[in-house]
Amino acid sequence: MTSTEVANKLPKDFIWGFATASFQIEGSANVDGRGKSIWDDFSKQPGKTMDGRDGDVATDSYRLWKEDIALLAQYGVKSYRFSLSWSRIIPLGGRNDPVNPRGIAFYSNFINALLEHGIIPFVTLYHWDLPQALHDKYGGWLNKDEIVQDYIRYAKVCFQAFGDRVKHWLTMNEPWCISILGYGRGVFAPGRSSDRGRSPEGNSSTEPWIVGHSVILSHAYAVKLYREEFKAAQGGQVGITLNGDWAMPYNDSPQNVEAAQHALDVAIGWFADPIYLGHYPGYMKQMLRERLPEFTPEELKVVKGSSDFYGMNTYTTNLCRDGGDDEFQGLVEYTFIRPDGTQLGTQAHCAWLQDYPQGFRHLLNYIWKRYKLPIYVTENGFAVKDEHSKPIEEALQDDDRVNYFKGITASLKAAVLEDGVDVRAYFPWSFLDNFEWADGYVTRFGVTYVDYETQQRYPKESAKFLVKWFGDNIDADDRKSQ
Ligand code: PNW
Repeated sequence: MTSTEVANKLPKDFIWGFATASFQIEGSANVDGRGKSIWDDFSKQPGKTMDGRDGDVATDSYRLWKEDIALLAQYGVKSYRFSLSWSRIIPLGGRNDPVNPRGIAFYSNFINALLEHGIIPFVTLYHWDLPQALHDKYGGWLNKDEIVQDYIRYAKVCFQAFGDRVKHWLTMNEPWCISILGYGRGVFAPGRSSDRGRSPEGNSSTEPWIVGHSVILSHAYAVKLYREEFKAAQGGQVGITLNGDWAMPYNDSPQNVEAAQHALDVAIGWFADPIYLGHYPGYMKQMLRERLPEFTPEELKVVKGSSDFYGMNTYTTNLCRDGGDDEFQGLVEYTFIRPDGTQLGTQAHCAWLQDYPQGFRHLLNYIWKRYKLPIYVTENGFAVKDEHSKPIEEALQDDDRVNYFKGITASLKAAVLEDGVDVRAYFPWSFLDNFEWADGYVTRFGVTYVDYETQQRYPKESAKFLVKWFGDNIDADDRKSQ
């Protein structure tokens, strides 16, 4: 490119596609030797999901996988992000437990079919569906010594079975959600918390931080294994994906400016600082003192630098005010109401999400400056308010989701082309409406409508928008390399 020419497209090798997770789409819970995950029984307990429904069928994608791939191909995605079900591959989960050949065969065939359609598999090893047997045996993520070994063995089985074809690995999806929602607020499996109205067991002041520590170490030792035993032959990349939303001070008071940083320290820095910078954030140590576990020097060597890229899941922006007693938000209060009483953006179906695309650009810049690694946006999306109660034809006209993606794609382009942020991939969440965890099937994040009576899939306007946008905005010929 000559100096007078200004790039106006994303680079040719920019990856885009849609994302899903095993428990949210597969169903077929008792098929082909699958063991239970912690979400199987949890989602069946009264009151745990909004509509009382579980993941037994979901979008039936274990059976309908060929149709799913045909639709992805029809959309023309470059890549598909999906997760593997640990308990399909190792039904009891543990390092000495048998591997299930039918679980391996399913994912192997799936990966082959993606590749035949020219779709790059982007694979998450762990998207929240811990084998139930490991939770029962030793408390799952609460038991660092056991879980790290069992997780590494699971990762090894996957690298061995699929690594000849899979070149993009994510170890974990959203450690903050695993720790806080599962062991702090108790709203996600395994549903532990100090709130005895909700959870028979748990300690919200200690367990989330212990779980987070185990997740970081399991990730880091799996990456060490990949780098030492697989990378030379397989040549893939491996990293972790973290959730985290932009934090904007409520106003310019110094306390609220500081509060916004505290919010980022706990939402993102808790995991990103050890993994990319080699230490927990100072603010977390100050807030938690002896409740924050420590890494041994040997562990820290493994943790620091253990992700080849920055995997980013992000949905919204929070206005941050100093105060409150919620440690999970860094003792910061979140709101979507500006000081002048107006809303930050369009409200989604879930309370925690409003549309504010400027925040996405700020977050990309913040992450790039602080962690200095290429960014893969592995989730981003919107659930239209009351979409579940609309007739299909109306639901397909998902204007609020289209507007969300219009704003986000403009921010993405500005961050890459104007700010110079190195973003390499973007995966809208989600390919399909699916089992939205504690929300059951009420909250719909799909760019494809799923009629749960018939399992028919219908592209929404947002899918059409994204397909066209990425078609128009990725460079066809790589002029940069000339
Ligand atoms: C992510 N929050 O979860 C997950 O990775 C997906 O599996 C999920 O379907 C998607 O986002 C939509 O919710 C989140 O409370 C769950 O801020 C909750 C929050 C954020 C992300």
